[in-house]
Amino acid sequence: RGSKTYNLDEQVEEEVEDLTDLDDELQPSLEDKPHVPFVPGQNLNPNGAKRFSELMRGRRSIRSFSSHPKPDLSVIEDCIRAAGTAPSGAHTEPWTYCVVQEPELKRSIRQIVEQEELVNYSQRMHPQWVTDLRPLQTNHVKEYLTEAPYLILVFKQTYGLSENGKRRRRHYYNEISTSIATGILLCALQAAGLSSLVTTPLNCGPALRTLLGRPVNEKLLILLPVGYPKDGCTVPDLARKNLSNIMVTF
Ligand code: IYR
Repeated sequence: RGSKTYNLDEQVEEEVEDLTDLDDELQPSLEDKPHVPFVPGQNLNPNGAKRFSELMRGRRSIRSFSSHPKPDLSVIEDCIRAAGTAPSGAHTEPWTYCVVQEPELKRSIRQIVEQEELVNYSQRMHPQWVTDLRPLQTNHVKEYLTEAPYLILVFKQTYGLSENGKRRRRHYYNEISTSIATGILLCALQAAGLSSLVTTPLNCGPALRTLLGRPVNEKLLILLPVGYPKDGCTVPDLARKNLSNIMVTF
């Protein structure tokens, strides 16, 4: 199989490398079933977008979580259900959300991340990066990894398996699809009154994947502590760009 045939973008190239043992027999990733009529959602609330943007305006990344009260798992489930409605390449739904609540497991995750972050901050990161991060007041110590009642580890599935487990299936745009789904998760968490922090632990993916016993086709994309802010929690004094700075009309 010449990689040139599939060389549409970098991701495809990566997939070709990953999928060298794919069968040559071609199979559609969706079953070849007739289409069904689309029933559009009724817009009962003409101010929906305005209210939604106001809801989202209140979202902030926080780094200080309280362990109590612990939100119900059913709320987290609803949020992940919402994330699961995201569009994905060829409807492959290439995501796995691992929800961690066990204190012992959170301690192990914290140990892995802090060990790597110490190296990141002291050696790996460019001095300009460390300087750019100074306003966020971060360092390698990650209390939120044991304090937050939930850690959601978001894995992108770089490929999938057919129903009988015998064939690998290409997961197109798995990183973009999983990122979009996680954006929807952030919105749902906000709607549920929960706070979170998007983190991308550098170099920790394989160790965390192994810790959770996840398969090798899954790669860690985002680690999201979720919960309520601790009393006295502060956030950087940031402003957001105005509409005129992010939207261009033609
Ligand atoms: N991952 C590190 C550093 C870090 C990087 C960026 I870009 C941030 O916006 C915040 C932190 C950490 O979590 O400390």
